[in-house]
Amino acid sequence: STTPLKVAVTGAAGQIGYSLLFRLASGALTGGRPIELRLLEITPALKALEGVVMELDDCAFPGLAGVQIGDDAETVFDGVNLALLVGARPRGPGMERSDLLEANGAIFTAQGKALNKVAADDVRIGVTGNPANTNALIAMSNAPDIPAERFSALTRLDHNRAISQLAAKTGAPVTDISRMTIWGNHSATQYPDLFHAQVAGKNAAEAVGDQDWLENTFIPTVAKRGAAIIEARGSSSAASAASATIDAARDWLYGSAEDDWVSMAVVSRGEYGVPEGIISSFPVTTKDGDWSIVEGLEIDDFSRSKIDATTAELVEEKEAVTGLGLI
Ligand code: NAX
Repeated sequence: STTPLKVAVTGAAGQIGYSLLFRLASGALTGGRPIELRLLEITPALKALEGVVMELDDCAFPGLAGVQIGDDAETVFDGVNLALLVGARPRGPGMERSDLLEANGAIFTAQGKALNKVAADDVRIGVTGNPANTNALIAMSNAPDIPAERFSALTRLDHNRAISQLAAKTGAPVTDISRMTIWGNHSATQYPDLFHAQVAGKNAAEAVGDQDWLENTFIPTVAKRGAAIIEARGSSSAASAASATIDAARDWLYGSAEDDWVSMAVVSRGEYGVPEGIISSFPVTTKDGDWSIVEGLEIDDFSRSKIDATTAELVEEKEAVTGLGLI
């Protein structure tokens, strides 16, 4: 198609935005199809965002059909086909968990309502801003006219981290790793699953053959990678988060690879005993803008307890935001 895909990015003047916008504009998501960017920021960040737009101009990207910026969600989201909700309120000093949920609740209720009102009929919404699963739940609950299946939270960065760790351990190239799954919450309780993953077509847990590494090195390394990046870099993962945001959106819109699946946090209808109505990460295949959960995987006791622990955390977050009247 030569009609530009209209893509909204929130928090566009932030760290992730600084990497994401240039990759979007260069065609990493849409290939040859032109893209129009709609960038939302809070008022005090608009001047910095103008600077980023100057740099976008200076790249002279042939596929960038237009850029619009603003601080009003209804204006910025008007007619968008894809909304990447990256901007969120980070936890500040002395902030309680409920303060954090409340601050983000205010952002994601408003943005959910705005999308409900003005987005294109085919809109897809990907939430990167943390707490991503619960922010997606809040936006979804405030957009009653948009099908619930159009909302997803990002666990693709965790998925990609898990692929990279498994490749390093086995000496296989990342292209040999398939069927990786992140279950649950994008938090330290997430469960990266090697029992269904494959290395060159062979079961990954068997290929590794080291339950101690799987339990005590692999899982915590993937789950705590965000903290390790902060420790090393002095700020949180940004380029890798932008890259994963694009991977997730690209597969959602254009389809996942044959004989493979990806991890996406999507609304549960009770699959794998995950409580209905929470937004939890699952193995999914995607095609033509729709996802479907891979069903029928055998879940052993070890995986069961890990999935139960991470989904219990999501249920707790849901109860907290319900208590705050956000959903
Ligand atoms: P930054 O603090 O650099 O940027 C966030 C931007 O959002 C700021 O420019 C801020 O002005 C803007 N913003 C705040 N409220 C807004 C609103 N109501 N409307 C529009 N813009 C608003 O954070 P950055 O490093 O870019 O990270 C963004 C979010 O991604 C954070 O919540 C972060 O925790 C989360 N992450 C999620 C990851 C994931 O895998 N799901 C991984 C990376 C990252 O930690």
